[in-house]
Amino acid sequence: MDEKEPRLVGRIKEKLVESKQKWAREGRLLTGETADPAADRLPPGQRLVQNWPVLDLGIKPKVALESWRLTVDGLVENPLSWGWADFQAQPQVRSVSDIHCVTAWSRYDNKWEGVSARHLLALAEPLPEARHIIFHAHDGYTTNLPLKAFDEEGVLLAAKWEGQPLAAEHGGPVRVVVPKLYFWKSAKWVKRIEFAPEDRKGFWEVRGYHNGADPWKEERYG
Ligand SMILES: Nc1nc2c(c(=O)[nH]1)N[C@H]1C(S)=C(S)[C@@H](COP(=O)(O)O)O[C@H]1N2
Ligand SMILES: [Mo]
Repeated sequence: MDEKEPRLVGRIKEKLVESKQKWAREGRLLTGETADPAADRLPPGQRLVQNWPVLDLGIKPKVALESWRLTVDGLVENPLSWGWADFQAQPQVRSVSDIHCVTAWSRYDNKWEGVSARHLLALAEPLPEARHIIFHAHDGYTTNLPLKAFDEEGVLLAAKWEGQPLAAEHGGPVRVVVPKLYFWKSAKWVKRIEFAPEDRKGFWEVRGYHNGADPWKEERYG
């Protein structure tokens, strides 16, 4: 949890979190298979859905555009602090990718629009000691990535989905999208991107989810 927002802790759906932790301990949904993303589109153990499920911890923060701010800090040459107008002034890219959630649903062909991770990296200029990223969100959620997993094609800070502003329940105004990993790595309502020298596990990672989260290797728990 983000220690700066202790008031959020008591609002989390503890039962939901408990049941997910139990799944992780029991290895629920694991098939033991691996797959080749070049040959198969659906990773092992996943099923395709047409709708878009909403998953959260029981907290759906409402973030007004006027007060929206994104901070990029830690081991970077140029820390960033963007208001909404600053975000809009960055080059906006489009990217189409598939979602794979650890709870076994996948959704194909999501059309995202926003600021690419590579653009952000070019502006912030991570220092050579920066190896890991921690995303912090408005609901107190955190998740972590190796820097090289952020520096990938298709990774973006998405503000639009299917041409429309990203709905609040899906993480609007802005969420992270990391298409190659299970969707819990894609922080909704992102407010801070921290560059760190060492790895620091996030909300689900400390509760039994795999640190790597590669759906093709079925890295659900670990
Ligand atoms: N801030 C925040 N981001 C989050 C979560 C969350 O609870 N809070 N849940 C994660 C999980 S487990 C999943 S599967 C996806 C769900 O995104 P969706 O509700 O848009 O489908 O968001 C991820 N990002
Ligand atoms: Mo998830």
